[in-house]
Amino acid sequence: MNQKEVSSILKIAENFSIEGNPVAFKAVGSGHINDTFQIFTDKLHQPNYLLQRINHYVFKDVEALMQNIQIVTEHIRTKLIAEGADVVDKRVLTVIPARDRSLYYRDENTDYWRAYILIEPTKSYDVLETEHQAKEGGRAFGRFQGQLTDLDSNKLKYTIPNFCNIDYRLENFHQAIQQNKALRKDEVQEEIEYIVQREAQMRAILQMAERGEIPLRITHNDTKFNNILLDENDKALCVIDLDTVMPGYVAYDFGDAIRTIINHAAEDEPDLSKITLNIPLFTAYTDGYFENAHHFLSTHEIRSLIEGVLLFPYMQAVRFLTDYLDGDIYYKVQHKTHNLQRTRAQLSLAFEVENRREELNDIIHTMAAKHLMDIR
Ligand code: ADP
Ligand code: GN1
Ligand code: MG
Repeated sequence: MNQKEVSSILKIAENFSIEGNPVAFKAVGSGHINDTFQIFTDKLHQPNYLLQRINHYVFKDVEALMQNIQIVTEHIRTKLIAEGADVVDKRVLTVIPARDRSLYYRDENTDYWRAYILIEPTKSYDVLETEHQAKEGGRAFGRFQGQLTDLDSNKLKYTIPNFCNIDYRLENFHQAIQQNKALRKDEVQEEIEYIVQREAQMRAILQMAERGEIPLRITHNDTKFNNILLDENDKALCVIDLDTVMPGYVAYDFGDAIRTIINHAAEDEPDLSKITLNIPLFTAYTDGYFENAHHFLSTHEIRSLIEGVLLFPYMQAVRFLTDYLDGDIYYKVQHKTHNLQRTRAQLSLAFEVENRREELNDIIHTMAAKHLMDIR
């Protein structure tokens, strides 16, 4: 970041309805899409803020995006207040409007920005370590889905249409192969073959939906573990990164969360021998999830969860490889082969979960039974 950009971050923060004057900032987070900054003000005992540059290439309709987030956070806030929850502002994101009351601010470079209350002290983990963290993660996403079961989905726009639709992702993938924009096709033949061989079996969730077995609910659709804020005692406080909250299937959220939780290694681990399954963390997450989700999940939805576990490392690999073939236009990358490295790591994970499908499914069923769910 150059000096001009540094001074401009604080200036941008001034355009939001914040208390006090912004005096310092720090870039944070390891997200692949937005740019995130903590903003500190000169007002003691008032909140600090979280400023984000919204990736406008990814989110084409920022107005609709921010409306969705406002609707979702207000729905959750109303529930928390009705329940008598403590520290409500730490349990749900609070959007800070711009000084003109708009939910975002557009600067002179036509970049889009938004601000939230900075929830602190908190931590978010790219790779988690303890069963306690995993269980808290399951509780957090189970609670989040539960809080939204009675929100009318017609109120929400699709911020990215077909976001978790594997048919759509594979269509894009085949188009990228055909176009071969970055001239990288020849070096990824093995990966392409692996993906193509499994296309049909990855339609399991869509087939359940086509048969009318599983309902569309409002889901988060980006349930990476680092999208949960935990407090100093590793208790989950708040689900964040609400850009993709849209109608979806519960197996999507379960599968994407497990993708990051079950992996002993990082999402982009270059040493594939390190990509092994962490069964205790998987079990703990599942336990926490059912604790808060058992009251609304149907039998078919519970049966669909394993399909989400199989789908998400695969679909993520399809998305990373599509971007690699396109020349790295979607995800932030740190080096030239980063998307390929990510693809290989995710395919290794997909291979591991595929081989242990029965064992994982048994754990899901055991945990469902523990929470008195009828899955016959
Ligand atoms: P991205 O879309 O780039 O993943 P996120 O919204 O997930 O962006 O934010 C990136 C990181 O910033 C998070 O992982 C978390 O560590 C931190 N963060 C985001 N929102 C808040 C908040 N309101 N309070 C404290 N930290 C936050
Ligand atoms: C992106 O923004 P972030 O890093 O939480 C992506 C997710 C992917 C994830 C892979 C809008 O999430 O769909 O699963 O990277 N978000 C978008 O790490 O595409
Ligand atoms: Mg994130």
